[in-house]
Amino acid sequence: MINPMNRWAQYGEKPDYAGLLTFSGLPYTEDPAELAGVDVAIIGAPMDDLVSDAPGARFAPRAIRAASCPPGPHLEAGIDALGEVLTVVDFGDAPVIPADPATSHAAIQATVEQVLQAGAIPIILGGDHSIAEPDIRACATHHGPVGLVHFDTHTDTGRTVFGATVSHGTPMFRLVEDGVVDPVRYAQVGLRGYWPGDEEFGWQRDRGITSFFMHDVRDRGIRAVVADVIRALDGPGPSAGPVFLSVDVDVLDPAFAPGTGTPEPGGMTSADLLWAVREIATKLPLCGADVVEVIPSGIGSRDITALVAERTVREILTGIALRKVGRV
Ligand SMILES: [Mn+2]
Repeated sequence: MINPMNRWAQYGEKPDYAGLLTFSGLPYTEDPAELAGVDVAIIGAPMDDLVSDAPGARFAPRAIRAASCPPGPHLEAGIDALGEVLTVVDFGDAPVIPADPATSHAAIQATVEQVLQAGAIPIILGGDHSIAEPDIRACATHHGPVGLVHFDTHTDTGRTVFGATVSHGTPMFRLVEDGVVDPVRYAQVGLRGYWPGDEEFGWQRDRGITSFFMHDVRDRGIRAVVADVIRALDGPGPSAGPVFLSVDVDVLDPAFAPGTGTPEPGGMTSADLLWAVREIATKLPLCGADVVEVIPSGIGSRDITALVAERTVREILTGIALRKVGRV
């Protein structure tokens, strides 16, 4: 285990721009044996081979780590998740390789499984949204079929995209069809724009998937929508239990997250998303989470898309911490 803080120990804090690049300056390990007693492990999944439009999400894990700030008390929630309540480590990147998405997916799934086998919760930094497939398959291998809360402009339930069955537009179709995600305990939030069409929405309705569109968020407010999501996931479904949280940063309005492959105007605000993921991580038993589709172009906290992705992870960690201390 390498603690990037060690060289700055006499100051009690490390400049964000110096030292080994880890999430929040947290200790770094690639050894599964060192995950004993760890609550949450951060994993990078730097691949973008399966996008339908702009590439670049392979650069996101480094950018999100670079946009990170040290642990500290969450001023609104009144808890220091990273510094006091949880033991969190940066488990490094899954050993992905360029131009072979099947091998990269297998590497991501194996790395996520190492975290789950140690009893820790994996939080994966994408990558394009195709990585949700190995992320969630690993969780289901460990827990059985899982519930899913999915923030996105798009449903990602295509049977194919440009004829391809494995794409960043198809993971949720494949996960439901394979029995990995329980469709009755699957809720989508933030849908808008012009894809998919009647066939995909018909398939979703037939399986009992719950969809909240941007007009639901706009008209009813994020608090009412999230309350409904929690009710849908918390019910006595066939697989009541662990929930995976998947956040596609394109759910945000491009004003808040311009660095993404398929931006769609009219999206959520950062304030709504950050509150929503914290609430979900507090109220539902998360088995894992990912934040995907960030295409960075700046450096450190000047890359506003990487910055909001980093804070999204941090809100999830804050929710997990609130749940751990029983402040639900
Ligand atoms: Mn997506």
